[in-house]
Amino acid sequence: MSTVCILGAGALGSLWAARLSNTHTVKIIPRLNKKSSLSGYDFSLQDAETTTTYHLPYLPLSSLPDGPLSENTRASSPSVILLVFCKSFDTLPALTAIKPYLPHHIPIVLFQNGLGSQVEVGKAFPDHPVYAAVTTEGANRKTPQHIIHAGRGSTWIGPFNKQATMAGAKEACAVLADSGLEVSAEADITLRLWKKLAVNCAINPMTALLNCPNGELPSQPYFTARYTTLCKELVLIMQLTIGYETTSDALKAQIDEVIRKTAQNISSMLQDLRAGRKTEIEDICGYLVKEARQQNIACPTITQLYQDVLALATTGSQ
Ligand code: KPL
Repeated sequence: MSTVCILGAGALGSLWAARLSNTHTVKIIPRLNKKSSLSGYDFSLQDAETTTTYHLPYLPLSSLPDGPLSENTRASSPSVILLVFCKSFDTLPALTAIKPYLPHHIPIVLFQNGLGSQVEVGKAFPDHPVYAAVTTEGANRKTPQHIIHAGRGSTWIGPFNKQATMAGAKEACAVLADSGLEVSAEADITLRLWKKLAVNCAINPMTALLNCPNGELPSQPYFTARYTTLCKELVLIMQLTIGYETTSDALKAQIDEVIRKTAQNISSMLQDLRAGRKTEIEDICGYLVKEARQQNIACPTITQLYQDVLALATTGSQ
């Protein structure tokens, strides 16, 4: 049995916390700015068959030096793992806040959308084994205490910095597979992150701007008019940045499949906008614009999407 610490108990974090709590000790790390007098996090998880309620204990920051993240409990607690589900822009600040309490041997597994936050954490935590995860599990929050497991998917975990290894990725997968969700170790997690980034770049800002579910994109003239150029820009950036060779038709086929499979979904970016929350546009289009600039290439379609979503977020008109 392992101790699984969860940082960022949003919809996805709650899903994993619930599913892992049947076999492991799961503890929720409260955010520094969200001090709670409660002993734990109460919520229910609804999937296709059942709704189950959970009470998972908080790991209070004040007790962290003596808690399961502490070096001195290493012998009695050989297997501690930290899963991070914060939004991309919150990830580095949240991890930095607990860094003094985080012994170097504890693996950090990052579940963020986009790219950028993983790179920042990899640099800021060079002594920790840092892993990145890509997941297609669908979860959303109906109310603050009610999580819906909206669609089953797959999850890949791979080493993201020098301290992380494939053996470590397999160990993490063995723990996470006890959730009953599909998990596999991935040697080239960077490529998987890039492929997901490309999908998110095509779907998330478009649905945010058009205020529509994913499945409506193919019937929206604004989307169809930009789809081919957008894919061509993505293909070129991936080729120059990570040497990945693909065609815009192949990329389109992958994106079309995700649109079909998630047709009823409201993308995470549109959900954020509707709820008045900050979006992950910086780690999706913003990251791609920066990479394109470094490669001295233009990406006008991605740049326009980036600017338009930023403007939307400022005016709050969705
Ligand atoms: O990952 C997603 C998101 O909304 O962030 C997709 C795949 C677009 C599903 O909605």
